[in-house]
Formats: sequence, C-alpha cells, structure tokens
Amino acid sequence: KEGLDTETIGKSVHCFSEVDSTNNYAKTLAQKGCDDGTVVLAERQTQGRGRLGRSWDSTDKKGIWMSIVLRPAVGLEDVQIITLAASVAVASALKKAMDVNAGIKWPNDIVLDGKKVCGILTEMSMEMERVNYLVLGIGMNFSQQESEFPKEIRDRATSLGIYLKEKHGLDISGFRRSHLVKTILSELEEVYDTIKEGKVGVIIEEWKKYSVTLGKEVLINYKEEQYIGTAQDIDQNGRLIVRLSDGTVREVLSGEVSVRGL
Ligand code: BT5
Repeated sequence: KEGLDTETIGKSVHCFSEVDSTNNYAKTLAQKGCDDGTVVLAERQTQGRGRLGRSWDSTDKKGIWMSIVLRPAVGLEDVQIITLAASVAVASALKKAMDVNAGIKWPNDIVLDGKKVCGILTEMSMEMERVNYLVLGIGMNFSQQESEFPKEIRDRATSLGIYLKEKHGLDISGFRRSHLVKTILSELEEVYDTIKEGKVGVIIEEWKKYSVTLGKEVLINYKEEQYIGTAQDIDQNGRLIVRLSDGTVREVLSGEVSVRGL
C-alpha cells in the first residue's frame, strides 16, 4: 500500500502468494461485506479464469493478477461501461507508468501490436435490479518470456517484457511491477469517479482514443451464429455497433459474443 495515492480503490489490499482465482477470493470478501475498492492480489493463480468459461494462464509469478471489488450505485445497464472504463484505466496506466502505447480491442482486451497483454473479467452480483457488487479481474502479463506461454496462445499473447525488449530494446527489470499496479489503481479511481459523476460520455470518448476495433472488420460469434461486419461505433451503454454487409446494423453486448479482428 506504500505510495498509493487513492481514497477508495486499494484502501484495503489483500496479497497472496497463491489462490485459485483472485476473482473468487474477491467475491468471498464482497459477500462478507468488504469495502468498495477492496483489492486482491496474488503472485500466481491455479485456476485463473477468462470470460465465457475460458481459462486464463496465470500459474507463473511473472504477471499482475488482481481483482477489485466495486460497489457502484448503478443498474445492470451501466456495468458494461464500468468494464470499458477499467480498460481505459489500464491503457492510460501503461502510458503513464511505462510510456507504453497500448490499444483496446473491444470490449476490453489490452493489446500491444495486436497481441494480448492484458484481459479483464467483470463478474457481478445483482440485488433488486441494482448492482450489489462487481468484481473487476485484471490479468496483465508482465515479465514472461515467449517460451513461458502455453503453446496454443504464443502467437496471440505477449508480455510487457517481450514488447519492451523488441520495440525499444529495454529490459523489464528496469521497471517495477508494484509501480504499475499503483498506477492502475489510481487510474481506476479516476474513471470510477468519472462514472459516479455520471459522465459516461467522457469514458466513451477516452475508450475510442485507445480503440483498435472501430472502423475494422470483425467476426462475431454469437451462440451458434457467426457473422462478419464493420465495427462502427460504441453506444452510451458500451455496446458495439456493427454494420453487416447487407446493411443491417447490430448492437452487440460483450457478455454474449467473441469478436475477432479480420
Ligand atoms: C479475459 O478473458 O481476457 C479475462 C482475463 C481475466 C484474468 C484475470 S487475472 C485476475 C482475475 N482472476 C481471474 O481468475 N481472472 C481475472 P477472455 O476474453 O475470455 O480471454 C481468454 C483467452 O485469452 C483464452 O481463451 C486464451 O486464448 C487467452 N489467454 C489465456 N491466458 C492468457 C494470457 N496469460 N495472456 C494472453 N492471453 C491469454
């Protein structure tokens, strides 16, 4: 917690050498009534999770695996915006802490030259149509070498270490992981405050600045269906607006699809 300049996010921090998933641990804390902004960090996860039942490779100690419990006074329709806001916070923290220019692939993959360096998993609990709590899980590859990723994801995944070496000839050992964590938490607090002030438009504009999806052709997988279109915009609820080749327009929600750039 040393040097953390936030008021809500990270007021309480729980660190572990190993957990199954920081999201699971954070959920347990949330159910026991922990504070808004409680953070859970682990050196390694034995069962890191991605979206839609996918797994997240996080068994080594070279990443940032963390979850944040949020208790925003919002309804279901605002949850997507909070997830987009989290990706904005991560991208801007990478710029501030490490001078790295990352992109955001809708909805919330953080990419470096097209390869995924960070993923975000939002899980929630609803009560009477309001959000009871949200758990924002952030997984950031920090110092892994290419050979340390599972074979299946080697061509799609990268770490900050790999990127800095290839792009700038810099060694990751010159950067502190804790500094990046603190910067992410302080950027998160900033976007969280923006949302509390109701300024959703500001988040959307910020998100668009980092977007590598808008204007591109995308392949959408929705249940058994697949379709191709051009990602045109995102709306005020964070849905992706896709124009199909026959001219029809679809609004896509992140919980139900996977999107691939073509
Ligand atoms: C995500 O899912 O990108 C969300 C990942 C969230 C991980 C954090 S870590 C802390 C917290 N605790 C958890 O248990 N989870 C959160 P999705 O969009 O579904 O992407 C998953 C896909 O990314 C996998 O199917 C792989 O293809 C790929 N992948 C898995 N591990 C990866 C890694 N370390 N780096 C890059 N890509 C990876």
